[in-house]
Amino acid sequence: MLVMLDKVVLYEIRMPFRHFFETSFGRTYDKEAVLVEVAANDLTGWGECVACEGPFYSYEDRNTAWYVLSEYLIPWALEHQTTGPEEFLEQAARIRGHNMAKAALEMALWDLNAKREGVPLWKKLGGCRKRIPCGVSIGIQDNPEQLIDKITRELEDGYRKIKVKIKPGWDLEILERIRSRFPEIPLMADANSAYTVRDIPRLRELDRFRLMMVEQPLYDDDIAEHARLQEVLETPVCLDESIRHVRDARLALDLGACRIINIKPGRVGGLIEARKIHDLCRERGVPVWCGGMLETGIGRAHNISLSTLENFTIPGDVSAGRRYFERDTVRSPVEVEADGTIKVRNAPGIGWEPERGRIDEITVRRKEFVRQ
Ligand code: OSB
Ligand code: MG
Repeated sequence: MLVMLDKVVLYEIRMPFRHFFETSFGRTYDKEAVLVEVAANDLTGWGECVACEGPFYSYEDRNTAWYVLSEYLIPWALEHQTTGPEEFLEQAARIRGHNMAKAALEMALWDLNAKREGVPLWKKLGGCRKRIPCGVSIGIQDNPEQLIDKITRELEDGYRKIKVKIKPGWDLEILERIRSRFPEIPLMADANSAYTVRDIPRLRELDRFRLMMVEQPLYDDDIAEHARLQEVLETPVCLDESIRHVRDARLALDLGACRIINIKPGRVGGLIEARKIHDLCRERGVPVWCGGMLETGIGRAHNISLSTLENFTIPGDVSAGRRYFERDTVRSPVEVEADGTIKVRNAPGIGWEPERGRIDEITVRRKEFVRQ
């Protein structure tokens, strides 16, 4: 069936988090992001750009994403009537990097195509899981007691993996306290590149906490140094920031830089590339899990769809929407059941319906692009 891409709308949104979220690169109080809506033949597809309020997790932020989408990606898609995600990526390849901007539109096109075919996105991607096992990512707190309280509550809610953020000064002592209170829970730590090779002796101390893994301890743009670290560390290294595409993933596995990979569709330029990394890891017997970027319901729904693929065997960072927002961007926010799983939905597309009234309320900038 011929589909006409009639319109693409960008929404820059801002809404408060229920609690601030702090990583080694800083503290954030508000969700600031760009949503992408594509409209074709009375159907709409949605994507959420994971670029943050500033260039701290990576060089991209909401402004660079807005710029790349509005100056290049959207005009190209409208001009060439690009509705297929594969075809879109071929066009987008002309732009170096800017994966988060690319992913936002690619994922909106996936949603659109799934809706057009009347199938859930997870099925279209080749997923097989009916339930997604969930973990939580808990930021740096004002004091250790608050962190212990939070962990207690998340465990009561059924979550199957606790990830805490670490940085020099909030690491060994904190993990010591967690382990003395919860000796057996599935626990991991994410450093968001807060350490350097000079810290390798300190990082080796992590081995005594029996962590599931340590995520991105070293430089965001370096794979070789992680291989040097993994060689002397018993704890598995998991890479997040360093993996931008399947070629990075292959290099990392070839060098022994990690034993686990965190896949975020936004970071790698969309669902096609995310699936390639998944497939490579499956062939190599390396487990993966789906990371999160504090998404609203739209991005969360995409992450859930991806997480249904076979090799997503480790509980991810995909958790309930109400952990982050009083009111979400979707009609009935993502919920996690008492057994720590999210039930996958069978509605066509991403399965969670954007709530336009709410999106309008939190929109601080909007731009419409129409077919000429
Ligand atoms: O490194 O995984 C990360 C949030 C913002 C930026 C980077 C990261 C994170 C998280 C939170 O860990 C995951 C989530 O709950 O969405
Ligand atoms: Mg991370």
